[in-house]
Amino acid sequence: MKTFHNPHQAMHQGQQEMFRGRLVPCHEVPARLDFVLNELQRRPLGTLETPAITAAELDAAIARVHTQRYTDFLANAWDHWVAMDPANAQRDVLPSVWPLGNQHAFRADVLPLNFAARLGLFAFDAGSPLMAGTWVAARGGAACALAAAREVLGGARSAFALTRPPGHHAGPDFLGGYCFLNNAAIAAQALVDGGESHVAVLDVDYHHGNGTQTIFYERADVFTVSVHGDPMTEYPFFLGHADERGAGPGAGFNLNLPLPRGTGFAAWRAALDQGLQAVKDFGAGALVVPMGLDTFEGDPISGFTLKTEDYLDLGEALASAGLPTVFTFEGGYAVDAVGVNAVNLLEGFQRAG
Ligand code: Q9C
Ligand code: ZN
Repeated sequence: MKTFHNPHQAMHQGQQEMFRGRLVPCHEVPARLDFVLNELQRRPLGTLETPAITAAELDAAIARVHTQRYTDFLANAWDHWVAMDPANAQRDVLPSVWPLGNQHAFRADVLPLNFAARLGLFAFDAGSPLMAGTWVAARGGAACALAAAREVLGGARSAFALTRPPGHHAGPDFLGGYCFLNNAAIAAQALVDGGESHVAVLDVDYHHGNGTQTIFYERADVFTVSVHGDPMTEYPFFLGHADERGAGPGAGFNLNLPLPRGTGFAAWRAALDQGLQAVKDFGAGALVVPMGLDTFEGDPISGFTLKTEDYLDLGEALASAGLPTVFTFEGGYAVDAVGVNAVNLLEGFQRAG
């Protein structure tokens, strides 16, 4: 399979995230991607390319899943931040005030002029710093997702969008969970726009893919499935329960498979099989896999106990769907293991073909 990697990824390099009442060094670091690239050099799966996508094509693909108000905000956030105070140029952007949801009577329809207020409108946590290069890096990642979708539309069995920042927590008009643009959603939408009437997203990251779920929640053409840590105790907490099944025309087209913290591979695999069966029953013609490696036993912020060799098996299981598949790179914070685990998954998939 071809890998499309993001040459701008390191332009997004956060210093600190809010964690348990203090600022700690970011877990989501550029080296994560370098470890995957290194492992791909050691064990090639196919050619390594940078995406060839025009700015106009990219803008159009992003606009299919994100609102204009949100992307305008992202595109201008850094300049706005520095314009408030030149000293801000030395600091990352992090939110500190939120309107919560509409049920709390705060308004989301009026765009505040105050930058901190505006940021709070679009960000759902204080763990996702934004800096000068974030927009360019996130766009470069979206281009990888689009290129991977096109590769599959062109007849390839699979393609890998190797990029950061990750994407599956980003919604139509919000960032969070280290995510800004939803690469998996952009790929899924591009597959629909390319003629696939039934596209499935099977999210295997440790964390619920809340952004992707929200983007497609009322749609019947994209079936979203997520296997993840139970939101009763695990991030992102406020979405990802089993009773969220989709709404309106999308009723029945979302499936959440939450598992308790501490779950090991056998139980995890059983949940994956349930997700795979649902993808099959849906009649998907193409699959998108937001590929998080934070299910690994050594992950510093997660709670499952998958082992390095389990990822070969996991890739093989995903191949059993028999679908053209786009992989996007999501979480995985045991940095020195993330390359081997990612390539194991992809190699397992490729071998099973
Ligand atoms: N202050 C992904 O794996 N942890 N994102 C809590 C909030 C956030 C994980 C930080 C974990 C986000 C793509
Ligand atoms: Zn994750």
